[in-house]
Amino acid sequence: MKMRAALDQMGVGEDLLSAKETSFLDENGYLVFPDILTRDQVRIFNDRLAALAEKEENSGLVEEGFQHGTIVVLDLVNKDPVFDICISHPRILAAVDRVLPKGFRLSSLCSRAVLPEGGHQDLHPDWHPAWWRDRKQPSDHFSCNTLWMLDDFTPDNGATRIVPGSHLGLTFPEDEMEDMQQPHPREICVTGTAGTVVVFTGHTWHSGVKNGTDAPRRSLTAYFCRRDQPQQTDQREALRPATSRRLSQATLYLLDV
Ligand SMILES: O=C(O)CCC(=O)C(=O)O
Repeated sequence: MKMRAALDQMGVGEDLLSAKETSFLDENGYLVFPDILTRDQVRIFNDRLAALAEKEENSGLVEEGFQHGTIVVLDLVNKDPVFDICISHPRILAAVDRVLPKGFRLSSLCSRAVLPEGGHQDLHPDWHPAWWRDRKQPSDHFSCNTLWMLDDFTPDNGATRIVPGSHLGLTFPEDEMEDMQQPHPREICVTGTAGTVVVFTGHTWHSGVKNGTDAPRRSLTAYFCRRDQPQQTDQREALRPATSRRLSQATLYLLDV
C-alpha cells in the first residue's frame, strides 16, 4: 500500500481543511480544532486512562526529568481500541498530511496528565538533529504532533505554550534563551475546551507549563514522523495480535507494521 491510497481509504483529503486553516497552519506552525471529541468520549478516555495508569509501574507517575510531575501511559495503540480515533480522525490526519506531504507514520501514542504543581518544561521543538539529521531549510518537516485535550486547557492549569511561526526558522530555543523554562516574548497560551485537538509541527517551539490548580490537566498526544524517521515507539515491535486484527490495512500502514 502507498501513503496516498492509505489516506484515501481513511477518508483523508485536502478538501477537509479550509484555505484559511491551511494558511494558518503553514504560517503559524499550529492549528486548533475545537470539538473533535464529545464530552462523553472525553469521559471514557479519562476513565480508561486512569485504569491503565493504575496498572503501570509506579501508577505511571514520573517524578523526575522532562516529564516530572506527570502521569504518563505509553503505547496506547495496543492498550485500548477507544484511542483508535486519535490515529484515524480524517481532519486531524489532513493537517498532519499538510505538514508532512512526503508521507508519515505514527511515532507514538501516549497520555500525559499534569499533576498540580507539575509539568513545567523547557521550551522545545519535538524534533532535534541530534536524534536524526540536519534540517537544511524551513520547508523540511520531519514530524508533527497532535495534542488531544482531555480537560479544559486554561491559563491556570498549564495550557500548552507555543511560539507561533517558530517552525519557519532553523534555530532552537537555546539559541535565543538563557533559560528555556522562562516565558518567551512571542509565546501564546493555547487554551480550549476538553475534546479540542491542537496540531503543531515537530519544529514549532512549545512546552508544557506548570499546573497551578489542584486538579490534573489531562491530555494525549499522537505524534507522527516522516516514514524515513525513527519512531519513538517501534510500532512493529510493540504490535499485539489483537491490534493487528482490529485495525484496517490503511491504519496498519500508518503504523508502518
Ligand atoms: O502537554 C503539553 O502541554 C505539552 C507536552 C510536551 O510538549 C511534551 O511532553 O513534549
